[in-house]
Order: sequence, then C-alpha cells, then structure tokens
Amino acid sequence: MSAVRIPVVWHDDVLRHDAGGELFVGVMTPGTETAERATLVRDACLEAGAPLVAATPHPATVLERVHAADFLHWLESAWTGWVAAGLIGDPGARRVVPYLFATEGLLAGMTPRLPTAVHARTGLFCYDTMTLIGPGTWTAARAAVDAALTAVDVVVGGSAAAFAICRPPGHHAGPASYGGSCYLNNAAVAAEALRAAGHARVCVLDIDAHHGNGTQSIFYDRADVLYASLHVDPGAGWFPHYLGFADEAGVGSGLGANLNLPLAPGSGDGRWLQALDRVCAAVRAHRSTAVVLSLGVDAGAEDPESPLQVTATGFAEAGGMLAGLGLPTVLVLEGGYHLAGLGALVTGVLSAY
Ligand code: SP5
Ligand code: ZN
Repeated sequence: MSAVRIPVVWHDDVLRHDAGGELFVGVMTPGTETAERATLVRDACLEAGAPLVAATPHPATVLERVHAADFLHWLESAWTGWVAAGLIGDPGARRVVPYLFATEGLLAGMTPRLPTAVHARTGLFCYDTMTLIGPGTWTAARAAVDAALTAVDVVVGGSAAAFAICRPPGHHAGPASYGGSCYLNNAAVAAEALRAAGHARVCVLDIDAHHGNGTQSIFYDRADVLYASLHVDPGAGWFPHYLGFADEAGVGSGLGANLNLPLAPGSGDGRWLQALDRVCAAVRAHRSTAVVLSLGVDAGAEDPESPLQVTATGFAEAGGMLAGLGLPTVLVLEGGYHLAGLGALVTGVLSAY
C-alpha cells in the first residue's frame, strides 16, 4: 500500500447519522450510505500513515452563503419537529420522509409557502424518498461541514492538500434542496471558504460516479467557481436522472464555467481518464488557484450504485493527474459503497499528493 502524506480530517459526529434505510420505489431497502463507510476510510488512511487531524467547530457564516436560511433552519429542526408531531407513534414513521413534493407542476407558477404540517414541509426541500432524516442527521451533516472547513484551514495554512472524511456526503444538496443521501453541500462550502480566504477563482472537480447536481446548481450562474464533473450518463437511466447532461454549460456570467462529461455505463479507466484529462484542461483555462475535489469512489468497478468500471490503477492515475495540477487542494469524501474496496480506492488517490 502506498503512503498517504496529506492531513486527513476526522470528526466522530459524522457517525451519528443513521438514515435507517432508503425508501426506493416505495420499498424500504437497507441503504448503502452507512457509518461504516466513514470508519473504513479513516482506518485505511491511518494504516497508510496519514496524519489525522480533528475537525474544529466553525461558525455558520460560509454555510449560510451556500444554503438558504429557511432551508438550514428547517433541516436543523426537522427531526425534533417530526418527533413533536407524534409521527413516530402514529403512523409509525421512524424517519423524516416526504409524502408530497412541491414540484413545478403542483405549484403551477405560485410561490410555495412553508406548510404548517411538519409532514408536508419535507417535500418543500427534499426531492427524493431515499434521503431520510433521523435523530443524528443534522449533527452529522454539520460535523461533515466542519471537517471540510478544517481541511480548508489546513490548506490555507500552507499544506498542499488535505482530505476531509465528510459523511453524510454533499454533492447532491442544492441551495435549498436535499436528496441523493446528501443534506449539506460540503464541497460547495469548502469552495466558498477558499474564496473567502483569498482565492478569487476556484474549481470544484467531481469524480463521484454520479453527477453533483447540487454543486452545479449552487454555482451555475457564477464564473468564479468552475464546476466540472465526470459521471455515469443520467440519460442512460442513472441518478440524478434529470441533470448532468453535456449541454448544461452554465447561465449568465457563469456560462462556460460548468462542464459535464457524462460517460456510458460500462466505461472503464480509458474513457474515465480521458474525461478527467478534459477536466484538467478546463481547470487551466479557468485559471483557478485552488481546487476542491469531490472524491467519491463509486465509479469503482465493484460498486453497487454505479455501472462505471474504474480500477484501483485508474483511481491512482486520477490522483496523479489531479495532484499534477499543482494547485492547493481540499478533498472531500462523497460516495463509494463497495465496503471491501473503499479504503484502497481512496488512499490510492490521496497518496498521489
Ligand atoms: C453521494 C452519492 O453517491 N449519492 C448517490 C445516490 C444515488 N442513489 C441512487 C439509488 C438508486 C437505488 N439504489 C438501489 C440500490 C440497489 N443496490
Ligand atoms: Zn455517487
């Protein structure tokens, strides 16, 4: 195993989120975004010799620049509101789950108000049925943000790179929306923190197997933050289905600062690394001075949540290409669900820095 030299940021509270499963097509399934993922990644980093850094508490200032105030307030109070409404006893709902959704079709152009009933509020912010909220969800999501912000501190303090073990993941969470096992957008918060630390132009590079629709929507109209992603083609039937297509290039002054490279199911190292090469070229053209890497490893060949076929060698090569950009880099954990392979794929990328 190759050595990991960069600091790895850890917070015990990331373990406190337990979605209790995923409601998928109306069926309660075990769910793959589990606490064990985080401990496996941490232990693999330790075994590879990485220095472990404890996450420190950060104020909500940067978080509030990424997410809407009403969204944050609701997310923080969702569980206690659910409990207070008695929904756990009757009808026996053990997790916060939407039952109707404020879709554009329902609203027909009207501005939605915050519903009085707690069980209806969920659908104003949540866009799927898989991303359940339990007693520790807010604490864990907030801890993941603190881990990302601590990694930014480490990099701003002079380290070439730092890796935050963020859980729950974040790249599917938008300005006022959550889904895809994500609640708060750790990568977007890290990007804003780098901006606040003096990096006028930054990029968020996303190698998770799924398109980071949340990160895209947060920065879609901005030129100062490039979002570039390689992911399984949503048009081939993969999450997030509605977004992540190649013609989504940004809007207004952000036009040209969004790059989606959808890949056919079955794509392996060759096509994946070719796409990553285009991402690296886009970073140079954008003249970013710092990088946030959304490090999901679910593109791995054995992952149950994606049909991409990237090998351990491919991930190590990706690390080499990304480290080769020569820019200060904050890496945040996103997806990756093949437990036996998770640690090696992550450390394979990290050891390139
Ligand atoms: C952060 C991240 O990687 N989120 C990915 C969320 C994608 N989840 C889609 C789940 C679709 C149903 N999964 C069925 C699993 C069968 N093993
Ligand atoms: Zn993913």
